[in-house]
Amino acid sequence: MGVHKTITQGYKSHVRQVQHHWENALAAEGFDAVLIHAGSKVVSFLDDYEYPFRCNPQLLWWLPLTHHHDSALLVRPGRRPKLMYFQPDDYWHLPPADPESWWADEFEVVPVRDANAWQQESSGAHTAFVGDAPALVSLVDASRLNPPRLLNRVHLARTRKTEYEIACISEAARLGALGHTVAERAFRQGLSEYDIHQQYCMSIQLVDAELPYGNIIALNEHGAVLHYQTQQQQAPAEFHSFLIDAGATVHAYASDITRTYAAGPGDFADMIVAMDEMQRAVCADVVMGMDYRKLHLRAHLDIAGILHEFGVINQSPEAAVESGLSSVFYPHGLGHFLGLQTHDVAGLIADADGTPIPRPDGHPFLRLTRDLEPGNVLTIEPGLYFIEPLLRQWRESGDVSAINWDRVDALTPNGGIRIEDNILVTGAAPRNLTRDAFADLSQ
Ligand SMILES: [Mn+2]
Repeated sequence: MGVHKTITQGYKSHVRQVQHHWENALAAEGFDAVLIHAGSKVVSFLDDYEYPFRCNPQLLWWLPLTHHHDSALLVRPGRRPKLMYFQPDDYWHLPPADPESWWADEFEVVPVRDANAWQQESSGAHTAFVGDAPALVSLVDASRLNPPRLLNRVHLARTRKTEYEIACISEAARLGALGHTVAERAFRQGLSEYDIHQQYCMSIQLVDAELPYGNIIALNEHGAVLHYQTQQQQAPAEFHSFLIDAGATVHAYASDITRTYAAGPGDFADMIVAMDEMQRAVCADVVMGMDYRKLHLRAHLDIAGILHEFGVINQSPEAAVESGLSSVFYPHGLGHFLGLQTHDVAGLIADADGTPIPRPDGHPFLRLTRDLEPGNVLTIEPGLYFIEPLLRQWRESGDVSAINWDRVDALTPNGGIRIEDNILVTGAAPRNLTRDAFADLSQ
């Protein structure tokens, strides 16, 4: 069965489940209906240049309309959702194609030529509005615009993925793994960051704006910049390492994958192997009922153990976590929910009120604190880096003797290591969508 069929056959059931979640949320919050607006194009100041359009993820939960600005969906309990499908007469831009039956059959589709057509739908019933389009923000009463409790309910529902969503993320993982394989080959051939990036995009046939986030294509010490955002067109004189954090999208669902490679054998290559082993062990514990915070803290202990084993630090792993030394080398969270948004919603809240589930003390960047449930899709991405500003701060105000500075100096040209997989929580063993995708490619 083709990929397209695998994805589309679950769509009808997906829409039914989304409708069910919205009906519950509307009833609980006392609304009769919700109008979800795709968003409008944004033009840069004093210019006519448009920023790349990113559709409202609340609309994307219903519909694969990634490029469709100014469309809007009216959802009413017990009724087929009504899509005002914006299809302008436009000869400057290519208007959206006609609706495709695999998704359109689940909706009452009304093609509209006027971007403001949705405004006629808002009178009468007690309707909530969801989106950030300027027209929406200026016309709608604040109490009915993006009501926080309504959104929290929807966000919590979005943490448990449907079969359709899992199929989309799995296919995004397959595309990502393909791009990563091509990128590794380009690194081995000695190409620049820019050229590696181009090969990645070409291999999966996506342009930059279709990627879930800006590719991180980092050679050598650039791997220590967590969200390294440039791509040098000149290849470096010497190749030590390559860190690539790059994903793909399928119907707006993201994959988010990181791999790190050493140019040749040595301590850094051995550290990658050690990090890979510990990352796999953490992935195996992504099970129903697990408190994600425990996994994060365990990763700190494991990484401190690797730092100790390789002679980078002198403190025991327990002492290094306690003193904050492990955070000098691993200053981010273990991972996050993944879905329509790379950092997907509701990772830190307990209920419709948005009651926060606190992060552990000293770990301000953790994006997921919930107990895991079947249907959650999340990342596991431990890291170990040689970050100059954090090392300098420790040298100035920490226990200087806790770090073997010669070892740090020797390893710093490699930047850092991050290994990131996308995991589906099930009722039984976790499914590693990323490792499965790499394994399928090598068959
Ligand atoms: Mn990530």
